[in-house]
Order: sequence, then structure tokens, then C-alpha cells
Amino acid sequence: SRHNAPDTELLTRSQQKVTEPPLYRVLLLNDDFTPMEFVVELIMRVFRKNEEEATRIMLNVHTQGQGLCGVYPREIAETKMTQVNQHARNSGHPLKCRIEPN
Ligand code: TYC
Repeated sequence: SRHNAPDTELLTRSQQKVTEPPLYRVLLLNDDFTPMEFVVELIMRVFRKNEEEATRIMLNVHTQGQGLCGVYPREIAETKMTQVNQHARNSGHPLKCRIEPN
């Protein structure tokens, strides 16, 4: 504060600021082997998209090499990436997911 008071003072309501957490893009990467239907169903489940939107994302990944599934705070982005990579690996598919700072 202005006069060397300890940093334990309460902030007035007008001094309180809601700070936004850093956001991360969750990207899906294309490969030649993972079935399209598997990718669509995974996007629907992990990223809470309907079939139409999940299909659009999958085809975007398929044609562009990678594609955006969503933007989330770090811990949520990391959890979704891990869910995708583990589900793909457990199912024997090479599908990969990665995150990057926004
Ligand atoms: N390219 C795959 C195929 O032709 C489909 C695919 C789409 C794979 C998106 C991965 O992230 C992916 N079966």
C-alpha cells in the first residue's frame, strides 16, 4: 500500500480485479491411420461438441494437418490432451493431441 503497511490488508471492492488465467489452445494432429469415426466420437466426448461440430473439426484436421478443438486454462487443457492421448493409445491409434499457449 502507499504507507508501508503490511500486505495483509483487505482490498476494497473497487481495488479487487478479476484476473483471467492464461489460456492454451488444444490442437489435434492429423495422421494417416486413425479412423474418422473414432476422431469424431472422441471430439464429441472430450470437447463436448455435437456431431456436426465434431465432424467439422475432424475434417479441418484431416485437410489442414492440425486443428483447434478448444481454448482452456492450463490445467483443463492438459487434462483434455492427456485424455485424448491415452484414449487413442489404449485403442491402438496413433492420434496425437498437443497444447500451446494462446
Ligand atoms: N486422416 C485420417 C483418415 O484419413 C483421419 C484423421 C482425422 C486422423 C483427424 C487424425 O486428428 C485426426 N482416416
